[in-house]
Amino acid sequence: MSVDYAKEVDSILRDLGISETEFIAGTLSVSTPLTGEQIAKVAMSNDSQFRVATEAARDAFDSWRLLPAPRRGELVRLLGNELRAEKAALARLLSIEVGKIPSESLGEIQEMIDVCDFAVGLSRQLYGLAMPSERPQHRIVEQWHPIGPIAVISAFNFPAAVWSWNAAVALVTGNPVVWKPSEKAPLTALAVSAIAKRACEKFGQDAPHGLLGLLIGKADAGEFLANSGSYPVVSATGSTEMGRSVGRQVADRFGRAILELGGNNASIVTATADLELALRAVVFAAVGTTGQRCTTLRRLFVHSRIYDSFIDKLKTAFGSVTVGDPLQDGALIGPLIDQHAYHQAQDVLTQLGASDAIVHGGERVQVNSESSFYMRPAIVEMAEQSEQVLRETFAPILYVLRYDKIDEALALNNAAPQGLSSSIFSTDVREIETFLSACGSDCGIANVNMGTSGAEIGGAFGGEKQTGGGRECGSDAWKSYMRRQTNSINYGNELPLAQGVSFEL
Ligand code: UN1
Repeated sequence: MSVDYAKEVDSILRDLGISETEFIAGTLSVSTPLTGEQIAKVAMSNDSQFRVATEAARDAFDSWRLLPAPRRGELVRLLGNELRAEKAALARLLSIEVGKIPSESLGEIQEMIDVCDFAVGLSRQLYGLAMPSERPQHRIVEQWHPIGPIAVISAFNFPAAVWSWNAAVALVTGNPVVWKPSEKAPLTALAVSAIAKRACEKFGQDAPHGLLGLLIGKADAGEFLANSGSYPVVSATGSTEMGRSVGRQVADRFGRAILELGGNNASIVTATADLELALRAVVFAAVGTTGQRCTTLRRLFVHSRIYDSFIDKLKTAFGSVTVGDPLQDGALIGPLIDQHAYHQAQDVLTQLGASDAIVHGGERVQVNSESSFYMRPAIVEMAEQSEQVLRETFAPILYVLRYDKIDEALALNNAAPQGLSSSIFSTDVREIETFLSACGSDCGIANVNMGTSGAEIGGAFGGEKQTGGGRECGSDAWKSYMRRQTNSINYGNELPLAQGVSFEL
């Protein structure tokens, strides 16, 4: 049975009130990875629209920053409500546009709702510190002020949630947002923007025009945002190459870049691990979202004592997990985003097949049409971490290596140039605490008895080294969206100088 995804997309977008000029006759062709067929032609923004959106965001900043933060939180509360109301439609669109299984698409929208709830609370908690002054009748406090329009560059794999991590926090901290979504996922961005517009309308006149902008474009739109001095903060999610270029451009004008780049995440399965639990966690982390999360598990270090039995079970699980069109047959592994992603994965597997690595799986699976790209997840047994292992390949390929001593496993974990997520499976408190200690995992995320992916929004999300060092979402990540001001206040009649300096006129 063939499903008309183009028709379905058309009706979802119309129901959200999006004008057909935005998605019918534009120049950006969008196809669904489920079948490879074209589902929309989206209108691209031109240079003058980049400038208009930027000026509108700057104007919006003038009034938005003056609105009390808890009142700004009210807009984010309305946004969360609109997302709740459209959760099913948005998730369906997201599945069609990027190929996610329904449960993961619903999870992504839930992640947006969660971060809205978080940000509403945050709007009453933008705390600054009060510091004791060394001078009599003086006090020192710190205030956090809105910083200006925030540029958000997002990737195809989390086409909705990553915007919300930034937007919900940016809005309550007093900043407009201009968004450049991936050119592979502009429809989800149109839908999210339409939903956000509804929230703004319900909020009323206090939500200025230009508060939430959208630029549909390719690298030119990203470069415009990176280079424009109107954006004090640029939050970019994507490949390390993209981040290197955006980071340089933003640094050149002394802007602040929040970079969320490549991950090449590892898990360690120790000899004391609960192996049933580890197996389930490893499979979800490695093959969930078809291996296309930045937190996907790509490297697995298994203790020699349990290696053979664990890898046998893993091979069975990888071999039996269902690959197919998740909207038609309930498969757990959907398509890769496009042909390019498929060829990249196959090139790596071909090269490894010619070496002494042992490759299990990875074959193409024919689903729907010649122009959709599905593959069986692959396990690659490696004797050492070769160049390919240390490079992130955005596909369901899991490299496995054996180890004997925990220090060896930690060194393998930390040998990757990226430093996003990591985890250990163990019931030995010493091993666990060593993994979490200063000489343990060097990643921004280090989990225990769970996989590397699927973080909750409450923690700060991001990683070190080539992952870019940015932090988004929970904890105190909001501070990156504000400017800090230190105020020293003298309420006495004297003018004592700090550090005992005397300067008598
Ligand atoms: C990403 O892949 O860019 O932790 C983000 C996770 C999700 C976010 C992934 N909450 O896997």
